[in-house]
Amino acid sequence: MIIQWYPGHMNKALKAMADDIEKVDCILYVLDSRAPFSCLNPKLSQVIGSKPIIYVLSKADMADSAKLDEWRKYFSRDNYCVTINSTASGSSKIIMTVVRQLLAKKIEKYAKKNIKVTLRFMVVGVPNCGKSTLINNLCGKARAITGNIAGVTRGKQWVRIESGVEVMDTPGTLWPAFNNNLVAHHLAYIGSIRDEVLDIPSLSLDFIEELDKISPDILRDRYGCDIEKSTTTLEKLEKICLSRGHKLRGGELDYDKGAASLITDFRKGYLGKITLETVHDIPKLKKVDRIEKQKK
Ligand SMILES: Nc1nc2c(ncn2[C@@H]2O[C@H](COP(=O)(O)OP(=O)(O)OP(=O)(O)O)[C@@H](O)[C@H]2O)c(=O)[nH]1
Ligand SMILES: [Mg+2]
Repeated sequence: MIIQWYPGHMNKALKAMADDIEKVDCILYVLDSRAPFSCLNPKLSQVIGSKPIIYVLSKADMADSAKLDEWRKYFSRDNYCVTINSTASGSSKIIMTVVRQLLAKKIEKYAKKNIKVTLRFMVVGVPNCGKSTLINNLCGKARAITGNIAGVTRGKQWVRIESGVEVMDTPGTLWPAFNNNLVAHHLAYIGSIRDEVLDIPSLSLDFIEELDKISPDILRDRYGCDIEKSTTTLEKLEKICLSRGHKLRGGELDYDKGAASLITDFRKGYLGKITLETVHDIPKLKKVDRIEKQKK
């Protein structure tokens, strides 16, 4: 299945971010802990340029902690990196500590002159990775609209976090063409691509295959059905339908509903703490694969 989604508002948003980049001191780059590498948008790198970055591995509460620790170390090699559950109140305090560490020189310079300085940063990331939720956590109140679908924030919004600290929320952005099919799939699983442009039953078959490689226990534990090694992915989807009672009027299995249940269960964390990629997968995720070749 080929996945593509680049609505017009994203291109507009990237241009608006490029216009505002000089106004900010640093970038909070939010990555979903369940697929951190796939959340790295090459278009955003162009916009960010040389601005200092703090990587925020969000949704840490839904991720595999050992894999997440590897990713934290990976992103900490050249930048600051924190892991966070933005739905837990007060959990983002660590971010302000890191921001102050990163901008210590600027803060000190202005303090010496007795000038009150305003720190400004921009929160960026793919759709649905948790940018607005993070901002609300930083403020301690709901200032930005959030929701568990891609593309909730449509335009930029400045939010005052506390005296002397302002943050800009931005719409989730992707890039015009995915040239790695696995990256596109991971973004689809985590809800960064609108379901309307996806073939969910087909996506669910690929997802079953991927989950089985991580651990065959995942499907067995959730759906209680004995999904054996020899069972095909389609048979596994059938077992998921049976276990959730997804049947059509005539008694036939409702594959659409079964597939949607599986994807929703993952997005809500009902399949357990799962991280889809490890640092060892980076070469596989960087590779330009068949989508690019088909275009030639
Ligand atoms: N469990 C958990 N859920 C989170 C976390 N951060 C965000 N969410 C949920 O993820 C969904 C998306 O969050 P948003 O903050 O709207 O994401 P966004 O990046 O602003 O999305 P767009 O505006 O569409 O780009 C919401 O349902 C949030 O409650 C987190 O750290 N842990
Ligand atoms: Mg948002």
